Amino acid sequence: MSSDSSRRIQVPDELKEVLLQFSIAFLVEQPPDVIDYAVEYFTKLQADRPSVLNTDQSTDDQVSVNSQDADEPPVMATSRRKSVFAEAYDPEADDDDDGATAVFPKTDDQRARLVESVKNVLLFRSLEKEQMNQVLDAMFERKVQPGDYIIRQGDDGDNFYVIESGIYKVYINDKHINTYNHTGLFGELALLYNMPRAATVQAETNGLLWAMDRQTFRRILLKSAFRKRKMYEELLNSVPMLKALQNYERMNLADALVSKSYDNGARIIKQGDAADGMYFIEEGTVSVRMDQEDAEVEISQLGKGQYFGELALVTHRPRAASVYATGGPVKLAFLDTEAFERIMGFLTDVLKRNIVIYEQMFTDMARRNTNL
Ligand code: 1OR
Ligand code: 1OR
Repeated sequence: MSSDSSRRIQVPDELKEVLLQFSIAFLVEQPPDVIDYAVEYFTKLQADRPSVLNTDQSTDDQVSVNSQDADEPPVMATSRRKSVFAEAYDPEADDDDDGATAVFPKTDDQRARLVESVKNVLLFRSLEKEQMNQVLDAMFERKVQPGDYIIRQGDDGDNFYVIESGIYKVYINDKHINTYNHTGLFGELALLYNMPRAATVQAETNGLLWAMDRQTFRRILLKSAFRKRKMYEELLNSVPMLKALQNYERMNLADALVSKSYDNGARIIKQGDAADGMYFIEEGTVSVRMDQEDAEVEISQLGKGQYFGELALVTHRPRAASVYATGGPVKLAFLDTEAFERIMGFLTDVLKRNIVIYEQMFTDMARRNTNL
């Protein structure tokens, strides 16, 4: 081989691009094994290729934060069913790392209002203080009037919005699907997944929004928000009760969860205490025990994918039982009362069915005890 021929070896652009995408995904995900991850990554990439027949079905059972349930409207089911890997970490994300974050100076009053507005933004929960300050600096105020279209379905994503005030209606294919009342956020999906806008958002009243541009959103929020949604996706998909939630609501639920770990034997909930939230079991098992005369009696064991601590939230009563970590350390995802009410409020009826079961068991147990 001459030195001439070696000079002619060129790295094709496609190869460069694929490797870059893979490297970004790898660095963000930080998986334990590069080979296993590469197999998973490239298998997904291949399945998502537009030229592959029947892509709709082939991506169905893959890990995809925004894959849709069959009962959701067609627009979401078709145009948005894409691999998270392919969409969220394109080389464009790399471009977004250029330059400094925009700073919009604010009066004390503006900053105070902004801080108040972002207090309950679940997407910001995993941010560190420094990142949170960057977010506050980068947000700018936008006043809206009744009838204003803030977002139109199908457009490219420009900004992401946090609501300070106003009522906003959300439409998919002209069908009204959601309303925001003076609180919440919208416009994050297109920026998070690099997809066209999933819905139209129109102001019903005068209102005030805080906006953040796409680059800043991707630079500061993409990694943390995306990683969190992905981390909890499998867990939330495995909880039967949550099947009643729409995919979009499950994503919001993922934003709200906080991981907590308990050593073997540690008490997680104490019977009689006031409730501050509920728990989903990510790893390990717990023992549910009730005070009976002088002793504590185990009444149930729960494992991965199951939940507890919901009863007090639904009944607004003290904790009905104590719960302990058993058989090694336990990893839990905690959902605080406020987020529970916001996201799971309408599931209360489903949860209430449990109360009937608990009461039935309690009666059975009491009867057994008196027969002894
Ligand atoms: P976006 O950037 O795609 C439209 O622009 C925004 O509407 C979207 O981000 C969300 O922030 C917001 N499904 C999809 N997007 C929704 C939904 C929603 N609700 C609000 N947005 N669903 C309603 C869930 C109660 C699911 C409908 C199938
Ligand atoms: P919580 O918020 O009252 C204790 O805190 C949690 O233990 C409770 O929510 C349930 O999630 C969970 N009866 C009452 N609470 C139970 C029970 C239970 N099992 C789990 N928890 N029974 C056992 C049913 C298998 C009835 C016992 C007689």
